[in-house]
Amino acid sequence: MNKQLSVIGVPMDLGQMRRGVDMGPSAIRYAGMVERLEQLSYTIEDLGDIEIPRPKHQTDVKHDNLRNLHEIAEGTSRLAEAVDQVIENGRFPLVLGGDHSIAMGTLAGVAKHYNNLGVIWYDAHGDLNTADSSPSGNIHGMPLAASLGIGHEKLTGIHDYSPKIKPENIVIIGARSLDEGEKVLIKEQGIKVYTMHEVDRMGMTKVIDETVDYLKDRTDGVHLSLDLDGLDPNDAPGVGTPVMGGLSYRESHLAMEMLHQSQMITSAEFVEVNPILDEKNKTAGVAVGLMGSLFGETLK
Ligand code: B3U
Ligand code: MN
Ligand code: MN
Repeated sequence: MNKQLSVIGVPMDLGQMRRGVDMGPSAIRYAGMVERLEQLSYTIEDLGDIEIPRPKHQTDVKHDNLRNLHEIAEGTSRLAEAVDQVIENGRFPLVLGGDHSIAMGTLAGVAKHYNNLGVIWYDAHGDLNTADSSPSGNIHGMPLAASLGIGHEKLTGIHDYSPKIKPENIVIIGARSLDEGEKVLIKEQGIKVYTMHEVDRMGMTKVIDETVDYLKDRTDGVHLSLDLDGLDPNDAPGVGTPVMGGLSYRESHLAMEMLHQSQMITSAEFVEVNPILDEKNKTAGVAVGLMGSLFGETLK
């Protein structure tokens, strides 16, 4: 793994309705991220936080069903530029959310550097909505669709190109709350999904083995986009849209350890940590622990 890490915080809370997720980057840093990764002999450069515009007025959700569209497009464009520059400098981008809408910016900055970027989307949700299919108008439910070039052009066109990724290079893990439109898109586009049903039947070992096998030959880099709500709310309570029956702390560590062994991951983001909804910074601590495993911590 690239031993030079660049950390970028993204205090974004405009992609959903619950305030507080903008404090995610601080909570993750406070939970000891830098020290944890330095112990694994990484060199860490913390680039601080991307400036996110404040909304001037409440967007008319009923009109376009895209809450805070312009501010999110602006903030994620800034993120895309920062991520692009990190890779340009030969370093590994580690992005801290913020709500999951930031993935549009991360992927925009990363995917430029690859012909076939793979994406592992670790999440309770598919994040494959568009303004037409979204039940909420919340853009954090849309970043994977937008990165595929599906949706409003302000979102698909971030960093001035589209699409960022191909459907056959995506693996979703942990899904248990998919909207009807998302299910249709998954079938139409042939996106590989391990729902909780498959995780329970197969076990996480087989899920990750298959994921690695699947992505190995078809991709030239793999981005991990880890939404903390992929985990069970008992293990990660500090998230805006918890869904019962999620991936456990143990399964998640196993997944990260196996991804480390695969040596496949070339960029990563950890999103949706909301310290206001958390229990004594537990979820931020879990995020930092998972980073430890992803970057090579072992038990012996
Ligand atoms: N699919 C729903 C709910 C949701 C998506 N992402 C999160 N929640 N975190 C939506 O609003 O698009
Ligand atoms: Mn998500
Ligand atoms: Mn989610």
